[in-house]
Amino acid sequence: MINYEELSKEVSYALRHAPWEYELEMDEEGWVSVEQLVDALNKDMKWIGTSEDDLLVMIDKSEKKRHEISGGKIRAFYGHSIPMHIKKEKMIPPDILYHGTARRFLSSIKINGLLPQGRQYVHLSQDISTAQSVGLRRDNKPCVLQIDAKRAWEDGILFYFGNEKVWLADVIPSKYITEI
Ligand code: HQG
Repeated sequence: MINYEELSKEVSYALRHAPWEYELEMDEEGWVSVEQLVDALNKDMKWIGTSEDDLLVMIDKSEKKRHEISGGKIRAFYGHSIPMHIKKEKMIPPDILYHGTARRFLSSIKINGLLPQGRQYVHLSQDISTAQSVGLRRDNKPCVLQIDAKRAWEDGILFYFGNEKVWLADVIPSKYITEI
Protein backbone atom coordinates (compact mmCIF):
# COMPACT_ATOMS: atom_id res chain seq x y z
CA MET A 1 0.00 0.00 0.00
CA ILE A 2 1.51 3.33 -1.07
CA ASN A 3 1.94 6.04 1.53
CA TYR A 4 0.78 8.95 -0.64
CA GLU A 5 1.80 11.59 1.88
CA GLU A 6 5.35 10.28 1.87
CA LEU A 7 5.31 10.01 -1.92
CA SER A 8 4.17 13.63 -2.12
CA LYS A 9 7.08 14.68 0.12
CA GLU A 10 9.57 12.86 -2.07
CA VAL A 11 8.07 14.27 -5.28
CA SER A 12 8.13 17.77 -3.76
CA TYR A 13 11.78 17.28 -2.84
CA ALA A 14 12.60 16.16 -6.39
CA LEU A 15 10.65 18.92 -8.14
CA ARG A 16 11.38 21.80 -5.77
CA HIS A 17 14.87 21.16 -4.53
CA ALA A 18 16.87 18.42 -6.27
CA PRO A 19 15.77 17.37 -9.79
CA TRP A 20 19.37 16.37 -10.58
CA GLU A 21 19.29 13.65 -7.92
CA TYR A 22 16.54 12.03 -10.00
CA GLU A 23 18.12 12.82 -13.37
CA LEU A 24 15.15 15.00 -14.30
CA GLU A 25 15.34 17.56 -17.10
CA MET A 26 13.34 20.54 -15.94
CA ASP A 27 12.09 23.36 -18.15
CA GLU A 28 11.91 27.00 -17.06
CA GLU A 29 8.37 26.59 -15.74
CA GLY A 30 9.40 23.64 -13.59
CA TRP A 31 7.88 20.90 -15.74
CA VAL A 32 9.56 17.48 -15.98
CA SER A 33 8.51 14.36 -17.83
CA VAL A 34 6.26 12.08 -15.75
CA GLU A 35 7.99 9.11 -17.34
CA GLN A 36 11.42 10.32 -16.15
CA LEU A 37 10.10 10.85 -12.64
CA VAL A 38 8.38 7.45 -12.53
CA ASP A 39 11.57 5.76 -13.83
CA ALA A 40 13.64 7.49 -11.14
CA LEU A 41 11.19 6.55 -8.38
CA ASN A 42 11.14 2.94 -9.56
CA LYS A 43 14.91 2.72 -9.06
CA ASP A 44 14.29 3.11 -5.34
CA MET A 45 13.14 -0.10 -3.57
CA LYS A 46 10.67 1.99 -1.63
CA TRP A 47 8.83 3.17 -4.74
CA ILE A 48 9.07 0.11 -7.00
CA GLY A 49 5.87 -0.27 -9.03
CA THR A 50 4.85 3.38 -8.62
CA SER A 51 3.05 4.58 -11.76
CA GLU A 52 1.62 7.76 -13.23
CA ASP A 53 -1.76 6.70 -11.85
CA ASP A 54 -0.27 6.70 -8.36
CA LEU A 55 0.95 10.25 -8.91
CA LEU A 56 -2.58 11.24 -9.94
CA VAL A 57 -3.99 9.63 -6.80
CA MET A 58 -1.28 11.38 -4.75
CA ILE A 59 -2.36 14.77 -6.15
CA ASP A 60 -6.01 13.97 -5.70
CA LYS A 61 -5.62 12.85 -2.08
CA SER A 62 -3.52 15.79 -1.01
CA GLU A 63 -5.19 18.53 0.99
CA LYS A 64 -2.83 21.13 -0.49
CA LYS A 65 -2.57 21.59 -4.24
CA ARG A 66 1.19 21.10 -4.57
CA HIS A 67 1.63 19.41 -7.94
CA GLU A 68 0.05 19.40 -11.35
CA ILE A 69 0.14 16.81 -14.15
CA SER A 70 -0.61 17.78 -17.73
CA GLY A 71 0.34 16.32 -21.12
CA GLY A 72 2.78 13.76 -19.72
CA LYS A 73 4.52 16.35 -17.54
CA ILE A 74 4.47 17.13 -13.84
CA ARG A 75 5.48 20.23 -11.90
CA ALA A 76 5.35 21.71 -8.42
CA PHE A 77 3.18 24.84 -8.14
CA TYR A 78 5.52 26.56 -5.65
CA GLY A 79 8.31 26.05 -3.14
CA HIS A 80 11.33 25.87 -5.47
CA SER A 81 14.85 26.39 -4.19
CA ILE A 82 16.90 25.17 -7.16
CA PRO A 83 19.47 27.53 -8.72
CA MET A 84 17.62 27.66 -12.07
CA HIS A 85 14.95 30.36 -11.82
CA ILE A 86 11.42 28.99 -12.24
CA LYS A 87 9.21 31.40 -14.16
CA LYS A 88 5.81 31.97 -12.64
CA GLU A 89 2.82 33.67 -14.18
CA LYS A 90 2.53 37.36 -13.18
CA MET A 91 -0.94 38.16 -11.95
CA ILE A 92 -2.87 40.97 -10.23
CA PRO A 93 -3.16 39.81 -6.62
CA PRO A 94 -6.21 39.99 -4.36
CA ASP A 95 -6.32 43.33 -2.46
CA ILE A 96 -5.13 41.66 0.74
CA LEU A 97 -2.84 38.69 1.20
CA TYR A 98 -1.50 37.07 4.38
CA HIS A 99 1.72 35.51 5.59
CA GLY A 100 1.99 33.20 8.58
CA THR A 101 5.32 33.18 10.34
CA ALA A 102 7.10 32.61 13.63
CA ARG A 103 7.25 35.28 16.33
CA ARG A 104 11.05 35.06 16.32
CA PHE A 105 11.23 36.33 12.70
CA LEU A 106 9.10 39.43 13.26
CA SER A 107 11.81 41.91 14.20
CA SER A 108 13.85 41.03 11.13
CA ILE A 109 10.76 41.12 8.87
CA LYS A 110 9.90 44.59 10.22
CA ILE A 111 13.32 45.83 9.17
CA ASN A 112 13.98 43.89 5.98
CA GLY A 113 10.49 43.05 4.73
CA LEU A 114 9.56 39.54 3.62
CA LEU A 115 12.43 37.88 1.79
CA PRO A 116 12.39 34.57 -0.10
CA GLN A 117 15.07 33.16 2.22
CA GLY A 118 15.84 29.61 1.02
CA ARG A 119 13.26 29.63 -1.76
CA GLN A 120 12.93 31.52 -5.05
CA TYR A 121 9.86 33.50 -4.01
CA VAL A 122 8.14 34.81 -0.90
CA HIS A 123 5.06 32.66 -0.26
CA LEU A 124 1.80 34.41 0.65
CA SER A 125 -1.60 32.99 1.59
CA GLN A 126 -4.97 33.88 0.16
CA ASP A 127 -6.71 33.63 3.54
CA ILE A 128 -5.96 33.94 7.24
CA SER A 129 -6.52 30.29 8.16
CA THR A 130 -4.06 29.12 5.48
CA ALA A 131 -1.51 31.64 6.78
CA GLN A 132 -2.05 30.36 10.29
CA SER A 133 -1.32 26.78 9.27
CA VAL A 134 1.80 27.89 7.38
CA GLY A 135 3.00 29.69 10.54
CA LEU A 136 2.23 26.70 12.75
CA ARG A 137 5.02 24.79 10.96
CA ARG A 138 7.51 27.06 12.76
CA ASP A 139 5.83 28.34 15.92
CA ASN A 140 3.02 27.01 18.12
CA LYS A 141 1.74 30.58 18.45
CA PRO A 142 2.42 31.90 14.96
CA CYS A 143 1.70 35.43 13.87
CA VAL A 144 -0.21 36.38 10.77
CA LEU A 145 0.92 39.36 8.75
CA GLN A 146 -1.42 41.25 6.47
CA ILE A 147 -0.03 42.41 3.15
CA ASP A 148 -1.51 45.42 1.38
CA ALA A 149 -1.14 43.68 -1.95
CA LYS A 150 -3.26 46.21 -3.82
CA ARG A 151 -0.99 49.11 -2.90
CA ALA A 152 2.14 47.02 -3.44
CA TRP A 153 0.92 46.01 -6.91
CA GLU A 154 0.06 49.64 -7.74
CA ASP A 155 3.58 50.60 -6.66
CA GLY A 156 5.08 48.04 -9.05
CA ILE A 157 5.73 45.02 -6.80
CA LEU A 158 5.19 41.90 -8.88
CA PHE A 159 2.99 39.02 -7.75
CA TYR A 160 2.73 35.57 -9.27
CA PHE A 161 0.10 32.88 -9.11
CA GLY A 162 1.02 29.69 -7.26
CA ASN A 163 -2.30 27.95 -6.74
CA GLU A 164 -5.72 29.07 -5.47
CA LYS A 165 -4.35 29.57 -1.96
CA VAL A 166 -0.68 30.38 -2.49
CA TRP A 167 0.60 33.59 -4.06
CA LEU A 168 4.25 34.36 -4.76
CA ALA A 169 6.28 37.58 -4.80
CA ASP A 170 9.94 38.49 -5.08
CA VAL A 171 10.21 40.67 -1.97
CA ILE A 172 7.56 42.45 0.13
CA PRO A 173 8.96 45.67 1.65
CA SER A 174 7.90 46.23 5.25
CA LYS A 175 5.77 49.29 4.47
CA TYR A 176 3.10 46.98 3.00
CA ILE A 177 3.05 44.68 6.05
CA THR A 178 0.96 44.94 9.22
CA GLU A 179 0.63 42.46 12.04
CA ILE A 180 -2.90 41.25 12.79
C1 HQG B 1 10.66 33.85 7.06
C2 HQG B 1 4.71 25.18 2.68
C3 HQG B 1 13.50 36.61 8.93
C4 HQG B 1 9.26 33.54 6.60
C5 HQG B 1 3.87 26.30 3.27
C6 HQG B 1 9.23 32.03 6.77
C7 HQG B 1 3.97 27.42 2.28
C8 HQG B 1 12.03 35.90 7.32
C9 HQG B 1 10.67 31.62 6.53
C10 HQG B 1 5.31 27.19 1.60
C11 HQG B 1 12.21 37.09 6.57
C12 HQG B 1 10.89 30.93 5.19
C13 HQG B 1 6.32 28.23 1.99
C14 HQG B 1 13.10 38.05 7.11
C15 HQG B 1 10.79 35.89 5.51
N1 HQG B 1 13.73 37.77 8.29
N2 HQG B 1 12.66 35.67 8.48
N3 HQG B 1 13.34 39.23 6.51
N4 HQG B 1 11.45 37.05 5.46
N5 HQG B 1 11.15 35.18 6.62
O1 HQG B 1 9.40 27.54 4.38
O2 HQG B 1 6.28 30.88 3.62
O3 HQG B 1 3.52 22.19 2.76
O4 HQG B 1 10.72 29.09 2.86
O5 HQG B 1 8.29 34.21 7.38
O6 HQG B 1 2.56 25.90 3.51
O7 HQG B 1 6.96 29.38 5.59
O8 HQG B 1 5.71 22.59 1.65
O9 HQG B 1 8.45 29.75 3.55
O10 HQG B 1 8.85 31.66 8.06
O11 HQG B 1 2.96 27.46 1.33
O12 HQG B 1 3.59 22.51 0.32
O13 HQG B 1 11.45 32.83 6.52
O14 HQG B 1 5.76 25.90 2.05
O15 HQG B 1 4.01 24.42 1.75
O16 HQG B 1 10.29 29.67 5.26
O17 HQG B 1 6.38 28.35 3.41
P1 HQG B 1 9.76 28.93 3.97
P2 HQG B 1 6.96 29.66 4.12
P3 HQG B 1 4.21 22.83 1.62
